[in-house]
Amino acid sequence: MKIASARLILCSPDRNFVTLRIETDEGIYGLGDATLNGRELAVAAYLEEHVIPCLIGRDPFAIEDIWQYLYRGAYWRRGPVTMSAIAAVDVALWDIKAKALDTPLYNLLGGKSRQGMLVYAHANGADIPGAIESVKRHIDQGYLAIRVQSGVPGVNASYGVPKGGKAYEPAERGLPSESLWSTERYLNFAPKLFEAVRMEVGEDIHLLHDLHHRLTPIEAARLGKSLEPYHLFWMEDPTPAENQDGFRLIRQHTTTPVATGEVFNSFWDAHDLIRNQWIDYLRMTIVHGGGITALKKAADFAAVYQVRTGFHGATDLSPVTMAAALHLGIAIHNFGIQEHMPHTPLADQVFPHHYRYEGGYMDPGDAPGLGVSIDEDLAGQYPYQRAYLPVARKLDGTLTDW
Ligand code: EZ4
Ligand code: CO
Repeated sequence: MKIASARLILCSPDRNFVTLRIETDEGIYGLGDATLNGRELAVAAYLEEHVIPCLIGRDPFAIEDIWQYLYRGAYWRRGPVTMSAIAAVDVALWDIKAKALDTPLYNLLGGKSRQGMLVYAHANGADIPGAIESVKRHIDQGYLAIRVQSGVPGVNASYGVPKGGKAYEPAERGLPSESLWSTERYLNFAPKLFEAVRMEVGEDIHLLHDLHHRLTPIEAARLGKSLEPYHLFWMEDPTPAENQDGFRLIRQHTTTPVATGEVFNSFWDAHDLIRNQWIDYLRMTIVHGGGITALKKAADFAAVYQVRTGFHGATDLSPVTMAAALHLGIAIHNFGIQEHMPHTPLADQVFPHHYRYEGGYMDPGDAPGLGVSIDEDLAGQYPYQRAYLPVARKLDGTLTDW
């Protein structure tokens, strides 16, 4: 079998997606997600101009070799644009191989290690009563693990809380919006939020919380300590992770479990965090981390240190990435939890898929390959539109991490 052609499908069914479709000379095709929220066309150009010409004529089964060819062969390594492009190729090739062998992709990754995969939903509210109401709605839908975000008094537009009661969506068309941030107000508020939620929902539901890289290590340590009575499943992205050593300080002060890695694009971003056991969950995502080939290695390394996975699963990752995460997650032994932020009905229609949610768990389904296709006619009705993530400023106007 040979790769005969490859092309990109850009569409915006409620949000932007960049999808790579690789065709073989035997009629089997594979899909890969190449979406990098707010920088979509950079990855599209990288693939179109620099990667696709190198793929034609290659054996699609030689996944490891093609991965190394695109990684080492570029000379310029890593970075979100490069690694998202490599991931798109990698996932499409795994899809092709599993379809050619007529088996669900998880069988090529070791086979099923469990029947279902624990997922967590997103609950949010403008204030504590709103957040509690949202948590209860998700409990009614059967979720056993729920991320809780709330508006902070005295801070307009908090991370994870949508405007106008809609589902939270991390992208907005037009130029970036700006929101305000106050660490002081947040640190005083967050323990009250989780105290109130625990009082309402009891001890059994897993609660998660995303700090979205906004604290310094010592601030995150204070937060982790103050949340210990409410035994969170994890606190996510407590501090930016460029300096991996910062997590040592957090770890010295609190037993609240730590998750990080959704912005990582290489195993090396997580190397110190894992080998020093400064984190409990690795949040890297298949699309931004270099594909299934790269994430399988990162997950296996993490397993040695009892670090489990919690792959990123926001709506800016397309159903192709969700399927890839589910196939890998169901196969590896150290799966921890999967983020589940459902796509809109329109996005689900553009990407028909076999993965399912039921009663707090998901599974990838048993269709050959990834089990995801794309309705290109429907996709064509929703062309790409420029969109950005917001930016954040402190109360005095200083730009800070959103
Ligand atoms: O802000 O995916 O845990 N989930 C998150 C997401 C990220 C977006 C960025 O594109 O932090 O909501
Ligand atoms: Co996050």
